[in-house]
Amino acid sequence: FRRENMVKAEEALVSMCEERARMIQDQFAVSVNHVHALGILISTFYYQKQPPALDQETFAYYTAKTAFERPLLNGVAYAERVVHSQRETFESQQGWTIMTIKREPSPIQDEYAPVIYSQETVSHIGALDMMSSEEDRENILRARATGKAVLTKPFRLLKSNHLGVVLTFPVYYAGLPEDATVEQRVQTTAGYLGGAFDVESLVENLLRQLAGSQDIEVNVYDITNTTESLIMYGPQDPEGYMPLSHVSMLDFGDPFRKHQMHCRYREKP
Ligand code: WA2
Repeated sequence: FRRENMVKAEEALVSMCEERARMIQDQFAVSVNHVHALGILISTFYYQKQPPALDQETFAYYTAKTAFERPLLNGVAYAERVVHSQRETFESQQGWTIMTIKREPSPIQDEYAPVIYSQETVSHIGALDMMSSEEDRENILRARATGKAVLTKPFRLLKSNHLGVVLTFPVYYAGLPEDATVEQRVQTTAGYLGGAFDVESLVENLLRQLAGSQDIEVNVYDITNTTESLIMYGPQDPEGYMPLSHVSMLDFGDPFRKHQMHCRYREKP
């Protein structure tokens, strides 16, 4: 009977883990899809309309009204690509100075990515040069070179200090050919649209609502670097019942990054 119970317990663990992995992956995917659409909205109404039909007030209104479409993102923002020769003109038009993430006026750089539009929930990144954040900068460079949505490794987000990852989509000026070279992509980049997945609080909320959440312990890892897996969610030093565990695959849509979910019982089943 003992052995039979263990088989049942293992089956239950596998199904709870797979359910959780599928749920997080799906909520991730719908959030990413909606940010994609928001990128097209910016390109259409800001860059392809003369005069532009988008401003901070309109962006804040639209993103607040559609926030439910991006359940795992704490907010979205748009950073414009500004090369140094345009900095003065840009700053005088905006009426503010480009700041670093440490909230100091930005020193001279080849180029900047100051946030010009932000959802109210992330208004603290307004006017900040996202290229002054190491993880954001890597995302920006990879997004514009590939033309695809990209994710950072897990890191502590600004302000909340919660563990999360940042999603970045490139926005291009009209006329970028389908088979553009990396150089053409960079030249035609208008800016970067993205947001932060607050994994620590939003994934926590999602998992807490599921049956069995008292009984199982869940970790999500970024396993991109096979010799150094990075914790993205869950306890730093898992303490659950180690003899039984299950690993579910996760696909967050950035082929450069690999993720896994590990599940186990908190106590011997
Ligand atoms: N958004 C919110 N919190 C953050 C953060 C971020 N980046 N980086 C660190 N904490 C405007 O890729 C462009 C958003 C970056 C997009």
